[in-house]
Amino acid sequence: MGFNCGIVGLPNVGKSTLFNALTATASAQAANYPFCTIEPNVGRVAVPDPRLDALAKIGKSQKILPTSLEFVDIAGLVRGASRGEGLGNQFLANIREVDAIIHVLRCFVDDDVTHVEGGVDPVRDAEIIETELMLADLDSLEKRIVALQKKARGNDREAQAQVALMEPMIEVLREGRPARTAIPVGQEAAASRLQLMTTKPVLYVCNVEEASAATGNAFSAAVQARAAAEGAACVIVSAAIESEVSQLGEEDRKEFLDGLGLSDSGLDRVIAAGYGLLGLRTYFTVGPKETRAWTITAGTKAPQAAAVIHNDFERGFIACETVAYDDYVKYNGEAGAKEAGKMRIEGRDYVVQDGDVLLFRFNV
Ligand SMILES: Nc1nc2c(ncn2[C@@H]2O[C@H](COP(=O)(O)OP(=O)(O)OP(=O)(O)O)[C@@H](O)[C@H]2O)c(=O)[nH]1
Ligand SMILES: [Mg+2]
Repeated sequence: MGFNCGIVGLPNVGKSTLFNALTATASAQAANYPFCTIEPNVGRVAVPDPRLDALAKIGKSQKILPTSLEFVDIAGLVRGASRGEGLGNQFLANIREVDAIIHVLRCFVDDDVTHVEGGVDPVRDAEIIETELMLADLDSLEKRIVALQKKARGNDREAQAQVALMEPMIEVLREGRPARTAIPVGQEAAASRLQLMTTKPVLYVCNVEEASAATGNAFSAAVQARAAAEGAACVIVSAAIESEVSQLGEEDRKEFLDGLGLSDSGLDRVIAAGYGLLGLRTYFTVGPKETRAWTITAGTKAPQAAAVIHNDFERGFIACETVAYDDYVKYNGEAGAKEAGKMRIEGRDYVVQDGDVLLFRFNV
């Protein structure tokens, strides 16, 4: 599936360092965590999920196959990008194509690394980027709405709906707020078809110096406060540490992180947060050959969830045997769960839940 997160920010904030660490970890752990380069700046990264190990152990599976997420490393935007500064139009086009935005903010001081705005101030940097995205969205809506308003006056229903969606967005953008603050409940899909940037979900990543990796610093605290006010997620990483971690094997990795007082790798947190940002859910299939994770969007029903494995599974869908993850573990697998009455037969209207262990019955 084509879900991806674009890594966005000012130049020299550590976007590529983070991207390279994400993809290097994946290639270093190639057995468990497949990675493939799609283009130099696009990487598919496995989504770490500790539930896979537990399931594979119970199911005595030979292989574990995690699900994956795509990351896109986008070149730095500068002030004035919406007017074409610094190849702005091209980079903005790259951002339009992604499903969610990972906004990297420089929270480390290093005089050897040039800061395009002169000094470290991540909240100001966030505002610069967001302003450029808002200006570009405003421009795009203002260009499109003129023709639509004309059609709407001629009683074109479709045009009227579009205008009703776009007008409040134009209003908030003019006031300096992102278009996502003007999406009516239930109109999310229609809003996303407008291909705006400020309707996309955002995750802030504070790139701090090594010593602050565990606790963050004053800069990242300011970003966290801003993120909390917006209801946005925020993750603290040290891209420099992550790029070191990414070179290590599983064992050394734990030791290295422990030594720094870190419970888990920042990359894992970025991947997990990106997955959540996209509203993705995971279900599992478990067998002697493999235990495998599959990605669906929240609210997906059983037949469409089956289609992620194979279209025939959807076409010939009959039912799915369903065990919740916790029950699967508690009763030590399918047979135990069945005995305990925890195996459900679900039909085509069942909304698959995160963590469901599924076996599809189908007939084609
Ligand atoms: N001290 C320190 N330097 C870092 C850190 N992260 C990145 N850098 C350095 O900052 C410079 C720029 O890093 P990149 O990852 O290339 O930055 P970028 O955001 O991709 O930059 P553009 O692609 O030009 O927009 C490099 O010299 C990195 O080594 C960090 O956590 N600490
Ligand atoms: Mg870069």
